[in-house]
Amino acid sequence: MTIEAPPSDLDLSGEAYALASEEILFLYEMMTLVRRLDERMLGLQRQGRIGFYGACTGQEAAVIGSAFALKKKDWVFPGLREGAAMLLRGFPLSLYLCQIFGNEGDLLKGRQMPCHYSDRSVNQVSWGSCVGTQIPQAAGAAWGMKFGKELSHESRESPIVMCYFGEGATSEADFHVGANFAGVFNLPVVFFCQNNQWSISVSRDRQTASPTIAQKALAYGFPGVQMDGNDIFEVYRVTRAAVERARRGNPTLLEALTYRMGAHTSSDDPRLYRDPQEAEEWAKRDPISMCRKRLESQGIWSQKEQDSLETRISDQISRALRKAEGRPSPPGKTLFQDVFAEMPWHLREQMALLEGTDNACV
Ligand SMILES: Cc1ncc(C[n+]2csc(CCOP(=O)(O)OP(=O)(O)O)c2C)c(N)n1
Repeated sequence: MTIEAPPSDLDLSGEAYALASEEILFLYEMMTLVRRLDERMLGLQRQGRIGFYGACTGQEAAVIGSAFALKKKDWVFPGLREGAAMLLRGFPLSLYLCQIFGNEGDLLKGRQMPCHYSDRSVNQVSWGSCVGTQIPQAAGAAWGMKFGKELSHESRESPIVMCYFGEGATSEADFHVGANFAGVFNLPVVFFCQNNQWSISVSRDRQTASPTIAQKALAYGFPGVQMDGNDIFEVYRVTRAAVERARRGNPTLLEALTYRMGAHTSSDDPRLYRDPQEAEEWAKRDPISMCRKRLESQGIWSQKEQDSLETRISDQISRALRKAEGRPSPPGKTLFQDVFAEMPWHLREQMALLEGTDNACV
């Protein structure tokens, strides 16, 4: 018996989600900002000014195009490479950089590794660093949203959850747990896999015997779609369809075919395990160049606009860096805070010792 995909209400018809010219320009500018930011941050890391960095170079269309399909009230459960979704959704660049420095301006108080951004103002939680853990967390949050809607008896459109991960994460038990749960309980979640072909040094072919990541959805009873993750128009169109389906209370798995053009992180050197020719081939499909070509063909972009954009972005990053870098570390006592509603005596004692007083013992 041949197993067929379940019938789905996923509407992938092209025209439904066409982008206006101003929106395309905005998305192009965001992708360029992300690329330049990555370049600057990797430079800072090499100069010893930040400890670690994970770039999304080559994957900008997948991140920016998909995040643009969300509404402000929706929640994002990212992996390592989707921090820029926060910038797209209005998070200030200088605070974003404070997170990378882990200084007193960092809303997370320096408790996370660089690039593990999060803030309530943009409904984005932090990646936990353990590959795939965000998947059951996202399913759980989506379950909560479904409950909330049912309990409130309101017809108001409820938020949905966007969960990002790499293709490597689909080999983790957490992927299967989260996908199974979402399928059984019909949860308002979009599982967005950035298939960037490499999980550090493990190639996609050694990762799974499944011909596509998208088809893994079939086992859990919901649709899976593979798309060109370097084509921002396609990413937006397909993601919008999946987001609309999530709003109707149903999950979808998306697989964005893309490529990690740089190293896994600042701690990695891909020359040790992959053929440079492969990267050269993918560079021909650089998502930013592809979008630029489209803008040029529409007559709304030229070298003049590009030059002015580059200056604007360079100034924007420099301004934000001046604001963020050099701020002191978070106060030592923050080590003890935000865990207990009432701090136990032994932590009060240690906090006082750290602050140079001993009156916490009384
Ligand atoms: C449970 C677990 N195993 C291993 C690691 C080490 N590690 C960090 S990122 C990574 C690769 C992840 O690959 P993928 O999910 O494809 O995402 P990508 O980094 O390519 O975006 C690994 C193995 C980890 N952080 N957590």
